[in-house]
Amino acid sequence: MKRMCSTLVCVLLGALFASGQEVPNPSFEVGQGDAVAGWTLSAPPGAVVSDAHSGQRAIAVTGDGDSTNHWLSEPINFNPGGLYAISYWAKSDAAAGTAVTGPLFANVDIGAPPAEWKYYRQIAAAPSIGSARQPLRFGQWHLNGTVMFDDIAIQRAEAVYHQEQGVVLGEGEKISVNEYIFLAPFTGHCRNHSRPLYRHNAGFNTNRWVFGQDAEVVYCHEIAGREQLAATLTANIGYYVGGKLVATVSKDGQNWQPLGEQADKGVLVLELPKELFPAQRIFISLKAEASKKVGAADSDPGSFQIHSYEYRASISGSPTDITGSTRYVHSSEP
Ligand SMILES: [Ca+2]
Repeated sequence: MKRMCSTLVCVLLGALFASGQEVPNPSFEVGQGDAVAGWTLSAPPGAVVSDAHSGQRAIAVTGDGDSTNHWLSEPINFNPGGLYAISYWAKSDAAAGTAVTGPLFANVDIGAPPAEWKYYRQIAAAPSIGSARQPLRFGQWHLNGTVMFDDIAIQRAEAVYHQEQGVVLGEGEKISVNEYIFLAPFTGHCRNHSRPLYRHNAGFNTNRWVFGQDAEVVYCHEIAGREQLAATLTANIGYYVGGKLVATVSKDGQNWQPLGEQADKGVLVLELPKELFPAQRIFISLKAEASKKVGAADSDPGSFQIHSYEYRASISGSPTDITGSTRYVHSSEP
């Protein structure tokens, strides 16, 4: 039986990893001179360099400390809502500014990579509303030097959450006595992903949601075996140029009622209506009513950005103290 289970796990993992998305020309070996099959340079200066991590070729871009440019891949068919580990090698001779990396829907500014090749890997949840067909972008923003990239890979990932006392909690979640707290783990290894993330099409940049026209993020708050008795959400708009954040709430993900809105920079605190409780599940939608399009274009900062999202609920059951965590399973490291 044990052998059968092991075989089954291997088959499942094999299917999972075999479904990884193909990066076009991932080591940049195909192409002549500074031309790279499957990739285009947004603006000079950029080049193919022979100082590669593997093979004979790597891509490079150079900044003067005040500019931005990048290599953009052909669009990749990410699975809507799919969870991915994106890995690559990078090096640079820069001391300031940042390399920009990853798919357009989840950019990560990694700062200036070191002088020797360094391996990076980051998690990204693909948009689950609308199209998830998007390119990869590797380049620089305000870098004062040259950054090089090689051996880019995309693998499907699975999230594994902390389990204790019959409760499953991911990164950013905890139960303290009779309070459940979720602080979306934007600044850690999870990036835009979290256990409560239900659906989204808003962009993500390093540590914040980027909202433009029709962008939405929906969280579903559910704690196994516990009823929620009251709840408050807090969202911090850390960047604002236009549009309006509209928050709505639902118990079934179908019927929504208004919760509050904000059209300015600052912290929005909303106490949920008492008639919603007790509740097993609470859905929160954060949606942009905005005049400015966002997402598909290069470093479009959008209409506003959400720098933090927190949900607190008083819950039924025995007082306890559990801190959640998330790790990601994917195919092996290089
Ligand atoms: Ca190469």
